[in-house]
Amino acid sequence: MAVETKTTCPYCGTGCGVIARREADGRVSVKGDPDHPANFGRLCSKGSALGETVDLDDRLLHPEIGGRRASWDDALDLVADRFRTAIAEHGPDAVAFYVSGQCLTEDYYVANKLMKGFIGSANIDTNSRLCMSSSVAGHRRAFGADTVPGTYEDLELADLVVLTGSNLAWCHPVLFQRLAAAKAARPEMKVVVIDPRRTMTAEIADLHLSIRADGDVALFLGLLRHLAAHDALDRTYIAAHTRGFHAALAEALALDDAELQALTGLTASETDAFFRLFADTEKVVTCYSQGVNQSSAGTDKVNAILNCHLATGRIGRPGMGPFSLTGQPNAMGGREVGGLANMLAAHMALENPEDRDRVQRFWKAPVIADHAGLKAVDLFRAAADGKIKALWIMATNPVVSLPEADLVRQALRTCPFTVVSDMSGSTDTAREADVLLPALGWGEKDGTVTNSERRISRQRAFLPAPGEAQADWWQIAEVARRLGYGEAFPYQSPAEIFAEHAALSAFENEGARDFDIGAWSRRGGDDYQAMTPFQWPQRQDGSTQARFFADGRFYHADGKARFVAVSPSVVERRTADFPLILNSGRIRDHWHTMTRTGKSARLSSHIAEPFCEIHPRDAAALGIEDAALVAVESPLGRVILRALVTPRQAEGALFAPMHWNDGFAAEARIGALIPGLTDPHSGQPASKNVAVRARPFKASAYGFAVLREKPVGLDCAYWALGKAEHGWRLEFALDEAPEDWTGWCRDRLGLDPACEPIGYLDATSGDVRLAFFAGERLLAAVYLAREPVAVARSFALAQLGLAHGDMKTRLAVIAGRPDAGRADPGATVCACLSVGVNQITAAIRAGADSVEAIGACLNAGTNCGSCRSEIKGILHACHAAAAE
Ligand SMILES: Nc1nc2c(c(=O)[nH]1)N[C@H]1C(S)=C(S)[C@@H](COP(=O)(O)OP(=O)(O)OC[C@H]3O[C@@H](n4cnc5c(=O)[nH]c(N)nc54)[C@H](O)[C@@H]3O)O[C@H]1N2
Ligand SMILES: Nc1nc2c(c(=O)[nH]1)N[C@H]1C(S)=C(S)[C@@H](COP(=O)(O)OP(=O)(O)OC[C@H]3O[C@@H](n4cnc5c(=O)[nH]c(N)nc54)[C@H](O)[C@@H]3O)O[C@H]1N2
Ligand code: SF4
Ligand SMILES: [Mo]
Repeated sequence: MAVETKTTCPYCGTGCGVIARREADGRVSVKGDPDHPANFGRLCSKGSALGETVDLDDRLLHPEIGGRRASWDDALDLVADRFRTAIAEHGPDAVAFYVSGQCLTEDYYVANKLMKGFIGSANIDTNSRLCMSSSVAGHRRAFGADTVPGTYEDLELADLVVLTGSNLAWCHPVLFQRLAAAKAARPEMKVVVIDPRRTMTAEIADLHLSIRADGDVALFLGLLRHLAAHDALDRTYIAAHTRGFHAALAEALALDDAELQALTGLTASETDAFFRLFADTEKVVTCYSQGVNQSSAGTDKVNAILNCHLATGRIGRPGMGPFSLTGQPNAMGGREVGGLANMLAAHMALENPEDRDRVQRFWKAPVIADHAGLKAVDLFRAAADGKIKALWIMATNPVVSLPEADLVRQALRTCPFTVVSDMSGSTDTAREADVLLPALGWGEKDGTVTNSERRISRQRAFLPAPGEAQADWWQIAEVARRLGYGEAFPYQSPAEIFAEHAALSAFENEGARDFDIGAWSRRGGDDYQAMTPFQWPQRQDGSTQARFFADGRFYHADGKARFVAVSPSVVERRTADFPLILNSGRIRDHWHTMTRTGKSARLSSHIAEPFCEIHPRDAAALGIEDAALVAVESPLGRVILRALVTPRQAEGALFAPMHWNDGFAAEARIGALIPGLTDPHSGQPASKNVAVRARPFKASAYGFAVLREKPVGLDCAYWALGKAEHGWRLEFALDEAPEDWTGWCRDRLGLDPACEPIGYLDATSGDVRLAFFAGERLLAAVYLAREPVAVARSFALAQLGLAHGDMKTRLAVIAGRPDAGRADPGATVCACLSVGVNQITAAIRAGADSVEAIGACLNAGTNCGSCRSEIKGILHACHAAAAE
């Protein structure tokens, strides 16, 4: 019998409710939960494809020590033993945990408690350092606490939504859909997008400002100056509830027009248009994400934004406020438990002796960390220097995602003892571990997550635990027990941990701390099981609060907010040798290092290769052609990517996705190029503004292959592998074309030597086409040329799913295009309903003249809607082409 379970999507911080349905035969399908207040039933392409990612391919199913299967007891004994010895010999700061915003709150709470209260070090940091820490630091400077004042509804109620450093359409697609729907219903609502690139998000913008990298502080200082000059300040609010306004304004007044334009790269008419909109609209929400946080001035950017909202008193009221968009499903939960190396727990401060005493008493802890631990970049540098003797990494893949990624790999090799808890044993990080611990993943584990609007939701298990995998909290509690702290880690279930976490949030609080979920401290397992999504605070007396700060009450000791006097300098990173800026980020259908989305053929079909966006003028100057390969180098390393020449990219800058890694491509770990430069306040790395150079990467042969089996140990100058519906797709390039192509295919692509291909080799043109069959089944088709191969990818991929009984269809495989009468759908645009670009252009030619009309005839864009901006782009392109 099929069973339906209400749970929460494990991807972005939107935190959508999901109904997972498990059929009697084990198949899993998902749909949006209509009752969840984050998404009201909507899901994006990634959420809709969750059912395709829960298989056990590539799963780590048993503990391993030194690459060999081990029992849990042996593995946990060893972990406890090595941590105990390292602490005894070198002190508590010689060990560290590196955890993740993808841990559930319960996992996170237990890890933080063990490190800060029992081991007695604050050397627990998290990948949220790379993600949210500038927002945390900015909030704490301004508000005295890490508070997100508003709710998602504010984006719908606002008359102006400013999105800066956020590609909402691809990174928070359901929230974007809510915004787009609100704007469609109230066309007078305005959207401003501030991003060096013209992203898909900019498609709904009334104004797109292609800002110079890191120009945000200057832009928001310019805004503050404009607000002051045009009498748009709320002087009553400033006087009653804030401090430091004059110093902040002085910085703004010191900035003249010429500097403003130089620092932002924007014209006076562009900045004025934005300033006027902001000044004239009361209901403004300013959303920001990694284009703001991931910067050497990230914290200052955050405060420059907060300053403008405080100065206008537009905070915490319906449709008004600054809004930090969180990335990971539990970025917020991690902040609540204090998982960063400079935080304590339950929004209490590590630097505050009273808070330390309070937490220590609550935990009945033998010690309490009394100084901040190492932040992520410094943590791995310390490991590379041999100062960290035992390191436990959980739910994150730093060999891909941290800056100085090659140094990080080296650090893991230098560190005498590294433990990795993951669902996969083959990530770039897991491959460096001494001990691998198999973790339960989404659908198998139970706990809570908090989304960007402070809403706590349950993730619920609906699948059996695979192999011997165990929850992260269990792993930590077992090690704590072995270290002699069993009494403080007696947990049998996540419900018990959540109740303790809730009790700590209310402990001696009396309204002094924003984070308070005391109502949950006395509830038992049944209530936890039945929990419906709720926003914090939810205090013991039952009181709650949808928004913060409209009343002007902040969390600094004097109850007032602080303006921060930020200065606008933009550091020019480019040099004569490295004359381009590399910006990096996300694509619509992949999640981080692809350990989960890489399993879905649908999600892998939207963008199938690591790419590099480059402006047409830069491309022309460098001799880089569209779809050719390009080598991008920084002083630290090199990657090879597919060039995507587009005017959406700003001149002088490149953009590359952060997702590809050694499991999916030859050389595409962007982190390997990024220096470990961090924001001085938050320690967050500056991943979006890196000096690089680019040049064409010439190979002597280029290939495309469709393969039934995944090839292992690929060894070519360039390759990129992607999951396809009936196998795998492979793009590759070789420095030297082999004499014997058939032999090369057999050896390198792992094909049966007995299998004779059909096809042709043209020595003059260099074209080679080979198809290997086993009976009627196509095992592999390989297309090669001296230039990037022109073959219809979607057609070739579809051949893996067809029977090839007769010569005609076999020859069509070799030709790489359909025989007359059958159309090639083209590259996937709508991943949910598998609609390709050729189908969309055909519909446009047949008269479909709007996104809605295309949806009506092809269904494209009618499920999650994340591709609607792209469909709009295709419409524009077709109309522009028709007009020429
Ligand atoms: N599809 C998908 N969605 C995701 C994720 C994913 O992996 N895939 N990850 C999730 C996570 S953890 C996070 S943190 C979020 C991130 O969500 P976003 O922050 O929206 O995503 P990014 O692509 O990292 O960067 C956003 C934009 O910042 C711009 N930018 C770069 N430099 C500057 C600058 O100096 N100023 C301004 N104003 N903009 C700049 C970039 O061009 C980019 O378009 O996404 C979450 N959602
Ligand atoms: N160049 C560049 N680098 C970046 C960024 C960027 O924009 N540009 N963005 C940064 C940001 S914002 C972020 S958030 C990071 C993300 O970077 P990472 O956190 O390194 O990326 P993920 O691929 O999400 O890694 C999660 C790992 O946890 C495993 N996992 C999943 N669920 C569980 C679980 O329940 N338990 C355990 N133990 N393991 C689990 C997955 O298999 C995977 O290996 O990347 C950062 N790096
Ligand atoms: S927007 Fe998409 S990825 Fe984000 S939580 Fe919702 S369904 Fe998941
Ligand atoms: Mo993130």
